[in-house]
Amino acid sequence: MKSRSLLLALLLLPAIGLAQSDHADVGTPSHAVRVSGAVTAPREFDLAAIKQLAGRDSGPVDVVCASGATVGKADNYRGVRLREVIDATGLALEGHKDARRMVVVARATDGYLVTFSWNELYNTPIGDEVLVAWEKDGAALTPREGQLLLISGKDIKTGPRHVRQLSEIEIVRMK
Ligand SMILES: Nc1nc2c(c(=O)[nH]1)N[C@H]1C(S)=C(S)[C@@H](COP(=O)(O)O)O[C@H]1N2
Ligand SMILES: [Mo]
Repeated sequence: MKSRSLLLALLLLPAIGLAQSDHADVGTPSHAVRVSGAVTAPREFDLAAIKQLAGRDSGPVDVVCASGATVGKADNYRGVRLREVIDATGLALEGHKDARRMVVVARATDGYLVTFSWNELYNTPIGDEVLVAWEKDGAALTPREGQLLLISGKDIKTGPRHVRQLSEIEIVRMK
């Protein structure tokens, strides 16, 4: 009996492996976002820490892929502005004009990556609607979305800068 179940387990191993690689392509669910680069000190915000910042609702946002396909309809995200997460960490600024050369890189656990500029986040209406979100329509995000996602609600196509499984914000000072 014992050896039969061992044999069964061995036979099932390839199927278990396949199921895992299916999941791998959505990345490991993010549980925290780390802010690094041109900051006074790198800081990691887990769900509880991010919820300490001023929460707001996005209002209805459609998620539209670059292809034009609508993949999310009128969803309301709850989160905090990305610039408030950056401010809570502290930008390392070398003088009055330094912020203007900063690029803000947002990464997910699967390697998906998008960029913003400091000016876009702090000096345009787009920045007002860039949220690090933990809730959609009053419910926690799904494992596929991760515990935290990024959404840029004022983009023409909102799909590209809808970053599931957000895990890293890197501030890059361009030379
Ligand atoms: N982490 C991560 N986020 C991602 C992607 C991805 O591959 N990885 N795909 C993007 C694309 S192409 C679109 S259109 C939107 C919405 O796609 P979804 O239906 O896969 O969530 O999510 C974006 N966010
Ligand atoms: Mo897309």
